[in-house]
Amino acid sequence: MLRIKSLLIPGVDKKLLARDAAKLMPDVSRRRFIAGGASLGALTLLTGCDVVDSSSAETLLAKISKFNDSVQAAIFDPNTLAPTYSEKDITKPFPFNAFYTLDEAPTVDGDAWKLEVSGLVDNKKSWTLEELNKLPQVTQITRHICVEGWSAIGQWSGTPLRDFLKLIGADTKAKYVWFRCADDYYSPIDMPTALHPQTQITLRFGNEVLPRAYGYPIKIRIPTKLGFKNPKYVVSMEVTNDYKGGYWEDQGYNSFSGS
Ligand SMILES: Nc1nc2c(c(=O)[nH]1)N[C@H]1C(S)=C(S)[C@@H](COP(=O)(O)O)O[C@H]1N2
Ligand SMILES: [Mo]
Repeated sequence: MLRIKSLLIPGVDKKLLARDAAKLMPDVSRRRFIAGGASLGALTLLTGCDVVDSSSAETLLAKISKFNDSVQAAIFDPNTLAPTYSEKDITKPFPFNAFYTLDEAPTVDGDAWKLEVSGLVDNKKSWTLEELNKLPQVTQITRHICVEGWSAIGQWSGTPLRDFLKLIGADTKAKYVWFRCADDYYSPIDMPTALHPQTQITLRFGNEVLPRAYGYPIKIRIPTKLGFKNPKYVVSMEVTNDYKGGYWEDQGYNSFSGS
């Protein structure tokens, strides 16, 4: 076990801090972190700790030393599958989170709602909830990790986004899929993540229709990304080469945000 105190750098040189953080990582994670450019942004996302002084640097290093190998490996490699769990591991009650409280969450009329599709796709038809429900569904039990310092395991079911993109004739060479939500939230995901086998248009949570708290009528579940890259109450999807920003991304969070 490395001693964190002895690693601290006076004045917090960002490169040295990233190097010291790498020393605290298990082998697999360290290799991936270094291959990924060893950025302080990745560490900030991993720990939710924004480094401005030596005491926050110390907190960041302390947090990194507590992460286990599987969590770190998943965070630093978008190509691996996120770990899956069994039903007994599901967190109950599952936390609600948004940039407001639950009573302010959008109440979407599922009968009137349509998913709008635009951008670089052959078929720009809008999709009703009924139509989405008829597509083949897959269930995953995965961990949701929020930068605010909590994580929880949940069960989500829906249609893999990559199958949907194929169905609508999306240009999968485009750079992003960009989502807008009923509550003015918005979020871009990179195409490799959109095509990741576990990335899902989610319609159900546990054995129920996706509840209002968790994004009714649909959310995009991305277990390889941090919580904020999992938009809820989605109303539109655009396939695009333009980076259009996101609610948290525009406030300085790294758009990659692996989890
Ligand atoms: N539309 C919308 N989607 C959102 C958010 C939001 O405020 N609005 N918050 C994000 C954040 S930061 C988290 S952690 C998760 C929380 O999802 P949950 O309520 O299912 O736990 O939703 C993400 N997606
Ligand atoms: Mo979050």
